[in-house]
Amino acid sequence: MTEQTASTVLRDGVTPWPDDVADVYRSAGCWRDRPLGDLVWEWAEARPDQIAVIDGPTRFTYAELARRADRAAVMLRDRGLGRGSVVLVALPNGWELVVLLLGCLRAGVAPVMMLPAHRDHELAAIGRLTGAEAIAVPDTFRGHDHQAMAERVRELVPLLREVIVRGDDVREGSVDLRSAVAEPADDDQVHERRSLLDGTPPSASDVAVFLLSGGTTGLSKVIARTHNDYEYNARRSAEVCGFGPGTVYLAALPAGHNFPLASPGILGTLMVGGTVALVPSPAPARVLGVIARERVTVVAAVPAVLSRWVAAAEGGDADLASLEIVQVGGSLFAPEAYRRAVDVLGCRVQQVYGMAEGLLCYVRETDPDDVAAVTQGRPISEHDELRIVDPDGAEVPPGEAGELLVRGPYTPRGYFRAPEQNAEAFADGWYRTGDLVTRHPSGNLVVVGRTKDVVNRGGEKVSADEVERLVQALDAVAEVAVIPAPDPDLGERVCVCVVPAGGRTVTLPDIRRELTAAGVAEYKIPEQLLVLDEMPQTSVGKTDKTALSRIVRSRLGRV
Ligand code: OOB
Repeated sequence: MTEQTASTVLRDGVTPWPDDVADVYRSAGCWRDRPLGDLVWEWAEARPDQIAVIDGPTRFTYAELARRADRAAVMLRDRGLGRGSVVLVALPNGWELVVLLLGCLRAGVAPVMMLPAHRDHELAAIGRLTGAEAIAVPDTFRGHDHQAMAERVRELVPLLREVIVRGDDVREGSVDLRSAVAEPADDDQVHERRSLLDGTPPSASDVAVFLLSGGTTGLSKVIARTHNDYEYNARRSAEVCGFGPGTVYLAALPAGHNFPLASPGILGTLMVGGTVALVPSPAPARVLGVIARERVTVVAAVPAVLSRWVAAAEGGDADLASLEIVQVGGSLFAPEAYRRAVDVLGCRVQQVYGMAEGLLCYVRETDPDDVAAVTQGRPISEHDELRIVDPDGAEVPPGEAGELLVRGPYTPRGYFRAPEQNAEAFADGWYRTGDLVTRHPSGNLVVVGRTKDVVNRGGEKVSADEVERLVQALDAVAEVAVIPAPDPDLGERVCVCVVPAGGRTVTLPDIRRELTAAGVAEYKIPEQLLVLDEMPQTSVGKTDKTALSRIVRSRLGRV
C-alpha cells in the first residue's frame, strides 16, 4: 500500500466536518492547520533544556524527547509505516508511551489508544477494524505475557505485521522499542530530522489519534481525532485549566483515555512547556510518593481512584503541599466525596465531564465552591453547541433533565467506519451523548443519569451489548441481559442476568472462565450473576432492564 492510498483509505472511514463549518473553526482560531508532529520540535526549540518527561529515575528534556520521538518516527518509517498507517498502542504509562505517541505524530502514523487491560478479543477486533499494521505492547505487565498475546493477535489481524515491544525480554522478530529510540553516541539528528521530511507530510485534517468509545453496541467504536481538532482539544483545555511551564502533571490514569491524554493531560502539559510525570498504575502509595518527590501540581483521577488516594492521604503523612488541582471525572462524583477530597487534600478539586467523542466541560477556578461541589463544569469552547432534549428530540424547559446533544470544533461527526452506529448516535452532525443532564443556574452542566446501555465501572465503560453477545454464545445460556449493579467502591459493576437453557445450570465462575478464555478484558467480565426463570419484559416485548435493576438491587447482597 503506498502512503497516498493508505491515507485515502483512512479518510474513507472518517465523517468530515462540513466545509462551511470547518471555515468557521479555522477563522475563529480553533483549527490552526498545524499537524501535532510539527509542534514537537516547536516545543523543543522553545525550551530545549526544560524537563518534559519523568518516569521513575528517567528524565528527558524537551530536546531529548523530540530527538527520541524522531527516532521512533524513523523506526516506523523503516518498517514501512507512514502517513495513513495505523498502530495499536497498548502500553502502560511510561516514557516509552510518550515517545512512541509523539513518534507516530511525527511520522503521520495514527496510534489507536488501547489499554494494557485489553486482551486478544479487543485488540483483534480493533486491529481489524482500523487496518492496524503494527502493535506496541509491554513484554509482560501485571503477570500477563503481552508479547505472546501480540503474536497471537498478529495472526488474527490480516494487515498486522510488526510487533513492537517495550521491555528487557524482546523476542527475535519483534522491534525492541527502547533500543530503537535510544540516542546514539554520535547522534546525527540533523540527518534524522531531514529524513523525516521524505514522503508525504501529515496534513492537519488527517487522523492524529484513534480513541476508543465507551461503546453502547457490539463492537467497540473507534473515534478518529484529527490533528486540528485534537490540538485544539488539548490547547484549549490547558488554557481553561491554567496550565503553564510550572505545571507538573502526573499521568496516573491509563494514558489511552482522553482524560489523561489531552484533557489537558499529557499533550496539554507538553504544549505549554510543563513537565509530565508518569506512573504505570494509580496505586495510592506510588502516586502519593511521586506527588511529594516530583512536586506534582496537577493530577487527574476517576472518582473510584480518587477515593483511594483520599483514604491513603488521610491516614498517612504524604507531603501534598505542591498539589494545586486534583481533577476528577469519568463517572458521577458525589458532593460528599468532593467535600472530603477538598478537606483531606487541601487543594482545588476540579470536576471534569468529558468523552472520547469530544466535548469537554471543566468547572472553572472562578466558580464558587457550592457550584464546584455539585456541577460537572461547562464546555471549553464558545463554538461548542449544546442541546438538552426529551426522547422526541424537543428541547426541554430550562432546569429539566434531558439527553445532551453536542456538536463543535473537537467533536467529530461520526465514528470511524461505523455507518450503522452513526445512524443512531449522530443526527445532523449532533452527537447524542446518551447522558442525561440538567443546566445548573450557574450555567454549568449537572450529569444526572444516562440513556445509554453501558456499565460505568469506576470510569471504565463497558458496553452491555458487547458482554451480552459474549455470554449469549455460551451453550448453557438461553437469555441474557447485562446491567449495572451498584458498588460502593467502583460506583457500578457488571452484573449479568441469565435464563439458563433447559435443564442447564449457570454459575458465575463458569461465565468468568469462558470469557477469560475468549480473551476478554478483565474489567468487562461479569462480577455478579442473577439467575432467573424468565426475563422481565416491557409491553413491547423487550428485556425490561429497569425491572431487572430493581430485582438486582433487592436481591444482590443476598445472592
Ligand atoms: C471520559 O471519557 P469516556 O469516553 O471514557 O466516557 C464518557 C462518558 C460520558 O458520556 C459520561 O457518561 C461519563 O463518561 N462521564 C461522566 C463524567 N465524565 C464522564 N459522568 C458523570 N460525571 C462526570 N464528570 O470519561 C472523560 C474524557 C475526558 C475527560 C474526562 C472524562
